[in-house]
Amino acid sequence: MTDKRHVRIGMIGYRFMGKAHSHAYRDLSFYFDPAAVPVMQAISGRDEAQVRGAAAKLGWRSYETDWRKLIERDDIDLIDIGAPNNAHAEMAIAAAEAGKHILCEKPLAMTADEAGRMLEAVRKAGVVHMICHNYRFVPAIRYVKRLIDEGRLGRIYHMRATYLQDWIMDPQFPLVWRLRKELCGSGTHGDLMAHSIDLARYLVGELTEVTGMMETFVKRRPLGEMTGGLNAEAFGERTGAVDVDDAVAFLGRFACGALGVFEASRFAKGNRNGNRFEINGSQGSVRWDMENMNHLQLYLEDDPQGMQGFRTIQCTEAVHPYAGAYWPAGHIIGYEHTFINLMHELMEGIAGDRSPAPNFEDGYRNQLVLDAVERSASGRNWITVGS
Ligand code: SOE
Repeated sequence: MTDKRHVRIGMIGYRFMGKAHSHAYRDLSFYFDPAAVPVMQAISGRDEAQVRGAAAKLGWRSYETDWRKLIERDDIDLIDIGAPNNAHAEMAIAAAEAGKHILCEKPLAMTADEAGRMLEAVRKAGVVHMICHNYRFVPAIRYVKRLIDEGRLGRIYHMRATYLQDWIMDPQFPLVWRLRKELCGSGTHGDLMAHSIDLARYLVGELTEVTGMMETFVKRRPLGEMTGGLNAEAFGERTGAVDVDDAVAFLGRFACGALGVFEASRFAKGNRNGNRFEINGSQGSVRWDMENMNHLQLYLEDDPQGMQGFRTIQCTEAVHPYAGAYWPAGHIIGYEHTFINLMHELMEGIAGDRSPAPNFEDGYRNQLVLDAVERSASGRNWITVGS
């Protein structure tokens, strides 16, 4: 780094996550005074016209059309991997071997074996590493963690989580990279269930055994590719087979003895980004819904008789983690601010030479659960995580 205070970023990818990450790097200093400040040094993408336009629009100093150039450059301190899942391992291991810090989008890898090699590489290189499970950085989620850690919910008995979307229900939606096993590893499972598993691990603890099922509802689609966000365009008449899951569900046991019920689907019509959960404890329960991300529904057993019930808490007060960095209470924040909060922790981590959670260890443990669910779905049995 030019100095401890400045971290020069090399961003791989310029579409959905590239844009969300770029926004976070650009706006971080509006809201936080991090011990290290991101410098938007270079962004990379294969299409020169598009990445040149993205560099200008998103505020990057330069661009590359080959990600390997970012890793070779000595004016880059951190590689941010926003490419499809099949590229994560090669990029992260090369970046670690080049001594670069790393932020990698979720899921960490295509398999637990790959994730393990990535974890080994960053540990060997001694670089800072994080995985972009941005929902851990919602103020309401941090507050749930505080309530659980303070014992306000008591002993945890249940977590039930759903992550429901509906953007590929049209059979004519093209066969994009997120629907091709060779490029994504798994479909809804690695894309959405990975988030629910991360929140489960963060809030309740490790999962020890699982049993799952998966389904692919639309078996063939027109060939095509993403054009930004969750939009895509078809290449013509040719079609290809869909070889990943459209929906997945699993039951799991937590090491703490709680039971988990998990479902993720891209075929839940009307649910645009329905990342939700409910946690039940001996002293209370909590509900959260990403589509209403600043609110928590909280039930506390010790409320006076006659006044008990799920209350709505708006987590925009200064007491709610990160919320005070933005606006006065009630002015709410959004999806993009979860990335700013994550980048704040990343910068603090780099300044302190530590890898804040969620890091590659979390990504690896997440992948172990993903793999166990996939194996249990094909074998129609219970699988011990990590076996
Ligand atoms: C698409 O399903 C997607 O963009 C995921 O890839 C993200 O991780 C999630 O935050 C929103 O939906």
